[in-house]
Amino acid sequence: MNVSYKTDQKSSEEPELDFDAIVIGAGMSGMYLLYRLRELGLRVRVLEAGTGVGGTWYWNRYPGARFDSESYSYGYSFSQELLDEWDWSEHFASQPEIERYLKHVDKKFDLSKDIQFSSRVQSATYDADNRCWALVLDDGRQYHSRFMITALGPLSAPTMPRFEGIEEFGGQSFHTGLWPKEEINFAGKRVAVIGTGASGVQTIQEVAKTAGELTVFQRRPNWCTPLNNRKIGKEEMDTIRAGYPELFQRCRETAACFVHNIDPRGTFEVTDEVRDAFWEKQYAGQGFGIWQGNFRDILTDPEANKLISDFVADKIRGRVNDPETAELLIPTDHGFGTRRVPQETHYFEVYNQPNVNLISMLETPIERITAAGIKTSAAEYEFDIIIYATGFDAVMGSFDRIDIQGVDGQKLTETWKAGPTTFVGVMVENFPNMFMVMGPHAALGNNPRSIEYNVEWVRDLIAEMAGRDLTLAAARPEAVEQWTDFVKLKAEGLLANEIDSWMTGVNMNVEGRQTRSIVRYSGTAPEYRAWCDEVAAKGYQELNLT
Ligand code: N01
Repeated sequence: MNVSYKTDQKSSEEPELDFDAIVIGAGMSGMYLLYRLRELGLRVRVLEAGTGVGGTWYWNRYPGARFDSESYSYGYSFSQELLDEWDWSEHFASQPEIERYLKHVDKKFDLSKDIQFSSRVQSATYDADNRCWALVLDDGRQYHSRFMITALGPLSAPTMPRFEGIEEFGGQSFHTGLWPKEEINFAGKRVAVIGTGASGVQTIQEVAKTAGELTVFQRRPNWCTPLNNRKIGKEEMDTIRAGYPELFQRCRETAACFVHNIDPRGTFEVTDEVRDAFWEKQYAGQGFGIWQGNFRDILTDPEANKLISDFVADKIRGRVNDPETAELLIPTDHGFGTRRVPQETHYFEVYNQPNVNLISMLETPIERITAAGIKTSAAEYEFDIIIYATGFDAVMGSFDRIDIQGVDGQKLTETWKAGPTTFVGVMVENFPNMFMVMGPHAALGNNPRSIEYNVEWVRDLIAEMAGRDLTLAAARPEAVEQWTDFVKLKAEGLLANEIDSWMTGVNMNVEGRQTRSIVRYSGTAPEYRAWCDEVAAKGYQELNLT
């Protein structure tokens, strides 16, 4: 279908529409949006702040960055040719390989010709008279487009701690989410890493290999479990390729689109021997199996959760030589799996190395950054390099960085002040013709699977509008309320939603993010898709289409 919205509705005051659709962000969501919307014959432009494609996998090029999902479950599934020609070299590919893959996708589908790099969107204002969005870049360039589709990523607004003196540090400093393209040499250097989430853990285990001295500043420890990565040979890749249809079918059926699925048994329904043997197998298994493929109640029943937490704690004790250090590395403020589980490779053994030192910020907090290094309540340390692995203003932070104004100048930041309200995580009341891919309240998990679904849903909606000659799509208030209530209902009873983390919208480094809110959809992905499918099948009655 070929559609153009350019001349249909033009009046003398109407701004010329530069594009039918502007997509913000050239990560996995934005790239696929471009591919699908271009197929409709739309004039599409992707605006990307970076100088290359990849989004998360462009910015997070820190040492040790790699997939925590199985590589072959994480690539795009839409093109058989792409599946046929791309070989993954490891079960969990590293960032350079992932970036190579996304560059390959870019080249194969000739995407970059419609991607405008070094283009950070500063504001986006809905023009009700002309049913379009006016976007302004930070260099002043302006564009008008019928549709605006955000493909910002849930973890793309890096946050720094609010320590005094950060600017005074005389050495090199980096945030993991804004890592430079040049290689950083750690050999013989005194390196500090602040933060022990998924990014910190991957960084620490890599930097420890070469740093002269590595000092880890840990606030709350996380429950890390082994990634158990390994290479993929040609024969194994052929087998994986032959199994792609079943693999993607499986990802469609599991709760969070991973290859791992919840075990239907309850923790206490099996004997101690069966349970221990199962957990031993999970601990020795790959990736998120122990988190996403565990007994059905470990993330909802405190007793079951305590038992698996004790199991993992003992594993940590068995791997760290110094008992005091081991205890510091075991979380006591939250149970296993209630925050995102970092995946590790010899992470705990790093603390047995003579060149690695662990500082608990709960015992001796950082007081300030100095010209020479870091001052805690107990001592002053000198460093050549400080790495901030301090995370992101997740989910809503990437929206907050753009001044988005809907009907009557209503600001999105105001609309979402008490937590996001959306229709299926794709639309927001009073923000017509704005669609979100991987926005708040959409199904996260093994993200590319949800990205493909979301993009196709948006593509179908736009195609429907084009077919019926419609230029405006607005979410009805009652539909937004119904979906938001459903998201809240699905959040009930999940232990993770009772814990402070980015998954509950908490970030102590950001004003206004000190209390928990329901930022994620916690139901299953099949349930999510069933809801969205029904909306489409019934002709989008939840939307005002005119
Ligand atoms: O960020 P985080 P991340 N003083 O928020 C600490 C995805 N990801 O970048 O826990 C001291 O998890 C903070 O301490 P605390 C994945 O979804 C995916 O590591 O708040 N410490 C914490 O230890 C992941 O969950 C992959 O007490 C401060 C750390 O910094 C998400 O991204 C790889 C501090 C932040 O941890 C985010 O992970 C990497 C302060 N002021 C990431 N502020 C893969 O799939 C923060 N911290 C491979």
